[in-house]
Amino acid sequence: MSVIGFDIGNENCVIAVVKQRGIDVLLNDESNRETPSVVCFGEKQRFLGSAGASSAMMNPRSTVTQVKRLIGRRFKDPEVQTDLKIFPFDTSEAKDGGILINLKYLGETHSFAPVQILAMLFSHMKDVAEKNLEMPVVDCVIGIPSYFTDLQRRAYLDAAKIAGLKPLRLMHDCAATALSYGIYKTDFSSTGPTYVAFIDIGHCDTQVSIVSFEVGHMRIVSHAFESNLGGRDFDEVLFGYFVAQFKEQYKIDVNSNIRACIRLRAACEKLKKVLSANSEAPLNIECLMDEKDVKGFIKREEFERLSSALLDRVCIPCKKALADATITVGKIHSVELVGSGSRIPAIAKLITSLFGREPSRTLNASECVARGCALQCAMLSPVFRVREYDVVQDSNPFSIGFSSDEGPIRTPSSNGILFPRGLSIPSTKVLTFQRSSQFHLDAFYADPNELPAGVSSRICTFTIGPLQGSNSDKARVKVKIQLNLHGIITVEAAMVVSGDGDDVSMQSPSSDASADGSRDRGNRRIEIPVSETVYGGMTMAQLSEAHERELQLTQQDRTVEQAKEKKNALESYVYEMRNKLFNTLRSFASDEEREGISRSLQETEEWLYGDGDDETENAYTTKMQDLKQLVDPVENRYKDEEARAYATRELLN
Ligand code: ATP
Ligand code: K
Ligand code: MG
Repeated sequence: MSVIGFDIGNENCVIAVVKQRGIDVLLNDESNRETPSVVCFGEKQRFLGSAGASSAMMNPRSTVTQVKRLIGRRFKDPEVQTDLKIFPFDTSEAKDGGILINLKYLGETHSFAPVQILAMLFSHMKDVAEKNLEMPVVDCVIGIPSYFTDLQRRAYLDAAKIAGLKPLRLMHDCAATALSYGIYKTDFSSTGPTYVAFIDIGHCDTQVSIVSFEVGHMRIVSHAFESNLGGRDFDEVLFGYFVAQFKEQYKIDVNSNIRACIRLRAACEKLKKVLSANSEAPLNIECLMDEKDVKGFIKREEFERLSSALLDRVCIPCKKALADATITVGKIHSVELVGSGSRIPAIAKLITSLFGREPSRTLNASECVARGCALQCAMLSPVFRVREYDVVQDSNPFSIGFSSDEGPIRTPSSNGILFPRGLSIPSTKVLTFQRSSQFHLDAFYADPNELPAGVSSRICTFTIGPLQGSNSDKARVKVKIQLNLHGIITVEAAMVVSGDGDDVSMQSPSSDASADGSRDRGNRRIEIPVSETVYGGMTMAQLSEAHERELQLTQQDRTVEQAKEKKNALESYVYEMRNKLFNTLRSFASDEEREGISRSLQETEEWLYGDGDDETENAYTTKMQDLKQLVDPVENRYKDEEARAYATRELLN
């Protein structure tokens, strides 16, 4: 059984695996450690990962990137609308208010939910891992941004399940990063916590966390985020700059041409990377549009000036994380920069002035999330023993409250909030009610100020009951609610408790994290049914349908791939035999045979470049068999002769 960590980013995916001797990052088919997060629909098959990235320009409107941005979100969300404007693929509103991605595939328009596209990426990464490890990959831990809502988390789990994975935990990127930092550090002080700030700038977002490390224990003290600030925003700055410049200089409107937009965006991203190592950089694109070649140039200073508003925004989550942690910068032992978006030199400068010290790059910026996830997977797996850490204490990003049919649920200690922000994950609370019939519990985000813009505060509704086994008018019902390891709200169990055992106030239900039944000794407990309604997301039926669909798509890709392989094999055979026929095999074939074979080889070649250019696997196999029937007798004579010669040589020696 393998233990795997996945980081499925907006731009890149990374897989890490824990082996007996350490953590490895797995290579994809192109021998790269990072795989582009791209799903491209070609005419007959999908291209995933690196293959997707290289096919993107051929199928600009059928190539999906940054699907993580769309997962578990509503079509009408203004932020989603902003993103959709720069994506070249077509989208529409799904029946449930979610997003549908509409693509041309096999000559028809197909619609997919973002969760299905994400599942395709998972499935591809699972494939890469399985090829590498030569064993099935199922158990895994997956990194997610800490600001993901309940719905986004459920969508991530659904995508993983559709791909045939079993996530043991959805882990916040910052917790994974902190774990991969802490595991190798042995010099933490034994007298008190060591505080480290982690700043992760990815393609689309920025996440900051303050983590306290003690020997064998780490705790996320605070985390803050800016969900709309990452490397791509810097690309957009360059993009806007050159669009304006080219309009003037070449009289072209890049924004009016999808292909030109994609090419200029890609060129701007490259330019940005060049500017990280050089003080100026050129931009050249041949035939960008209207048959015009364009040339541009920018200095790093100019780029930094144009990006100053973005740079200012990087400070906001940093200050927020510090404030929430209630510690001063002086207490911070080290500031760690991760995420490849942080490679812009101006960012390091900014962090230096903000924290009063230069940031370090102790961790591998692009791999630390996947590595931390793999470690966590090892800790959760019964097969591995990771002794260094017994506790990885993560923290709840958004305060969660509950209400019932009778109104908001208030507990004495928490002003209507059952799972406060900053509470450790996982956590359990037990609520006690006095009810005579089935009732509902609504979970909601209690503080809109904590949420990213556009997120609905509703989480889900639980239906508790019917209440069996209660004879009295009003029964005592205990409901055990969990903020689980994934950061998702679930009801673990609900039961009717009868008897004269210890009682809890009926009017204001108590919240009690440690109730484990021992207080109910002498009471009779009967478990009652619980069902949940999630606002958005997939039903079980939809999930299994999506799984079926994914299997079909995979089968279709495989069929096409296999046909291609057989075609290549046939092509090589034709060339090889033509060569041999006039060399090694020459004296073993009669003139007649040679002519016949030669003719067949010629015909097959012509067929390959004509009608046989795009045929089924079976068609290529049949052709191959036909050729072999002619060639094999000749080849066998040659082999027999070789064997005889060898035996003779052996004898003489
Ligand atoms: P997210 O965390 O948003 O899901 P991700 O994890 O895929 O995305 P990363 O791989 O951490 O993102 O970072 C990708 C970003 O880093 C891209 O915007 C890319 O252009 C940028 N980047 C990569 N190398 C450099 C560099 N040398 N200089 C500047 N930016 C870079
Ligand atoms: K990544
Ligand atoms: Mg990332």
